[in-house]
Amino acid sequence: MAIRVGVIGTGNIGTAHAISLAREVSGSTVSAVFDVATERAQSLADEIGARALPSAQALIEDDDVDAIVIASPDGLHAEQALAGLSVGKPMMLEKPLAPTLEEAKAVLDAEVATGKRSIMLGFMRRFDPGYVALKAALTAGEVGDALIVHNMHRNAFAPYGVDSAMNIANSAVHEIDINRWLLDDDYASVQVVTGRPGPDVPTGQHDPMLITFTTRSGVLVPIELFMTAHFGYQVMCQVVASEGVLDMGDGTFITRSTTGVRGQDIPELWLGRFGEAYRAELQAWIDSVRGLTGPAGASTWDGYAAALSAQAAVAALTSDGAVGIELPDRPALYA
Ligand code: ISE
Repeated sequence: MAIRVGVIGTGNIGTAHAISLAREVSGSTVSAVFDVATERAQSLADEIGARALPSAQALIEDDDVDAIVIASPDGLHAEQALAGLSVGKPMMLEKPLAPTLEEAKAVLDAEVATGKRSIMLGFMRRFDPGYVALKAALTAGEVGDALIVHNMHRNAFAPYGVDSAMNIANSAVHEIDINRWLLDDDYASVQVVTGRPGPDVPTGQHDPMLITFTTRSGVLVPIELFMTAHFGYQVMCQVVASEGVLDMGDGTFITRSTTGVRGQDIPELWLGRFGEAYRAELQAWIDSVRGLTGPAGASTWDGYAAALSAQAAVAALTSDGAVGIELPDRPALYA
């Protein structure tokens, strides 16, 4: 029996997830969608043969919804995840877990209290072929021990505005998660350096910025976060290690040569760069919901660790030196 998924939020990513679950992913259908933009929700529902429901709560409680994708604005993630936990349905919750640490902790505590993992966090980079190859090479010891991981994260435009704290919590949170995962390590401290702002940056905000985490084992993780890069979307990662270098470049695009020119297309948005990662992430989620595998992808604990580290980076924006990061003990549920 296919898993009947309900999708909350039919913006960019919610729509992409709904279409992928309805058409690409095996073992799933989409039975319901909800968005406050009712016409948009209805037209997506018509396109994929789902019902548009009147509220997020109605969708969460609906008998024809076995599992839930939460792709609503960040500020609604925690309350909707708590509602999903209270009815015991599996969820794929878009990142970040929550914009504040208090809300993130509330979701973590509520899931721990149920005694079972119901939430997969939407850190899709863990399924991107480039990052997967980096992790495999690191784990196999191909270049020795990681010393520095250089990260570049450039957006053509800031989708939710240039607000430095929010951009750390919503965008740099991807690097925060992927480097924990790549290195199998947590962060001990973070420093932020800001410089000359780009032309669209409101007074008092910073873009680009350099955020440098140091892991517990001493690996340096510099992140360039640039939300108004104009030319397009670009994510790059290079690991400098004791015996060599691993370079992901900016993805898995082909280089095209034609008369007088050689080049690559640049995606405008993350959906172009991470399409395969999103598809693989949803397939892994559905496989785990069907019981074919154990829990997949990032957990609520990973979401909490990322939120706590992001909060330290936000504090580092206004502090002169490094800000320390201390995680509480990891609950046994996530061992
Ligand atoms: C956006 O919300 C995403 O999640 C994208 O993956 C990220 O690259 C972008 O910076 C965010 O704004």
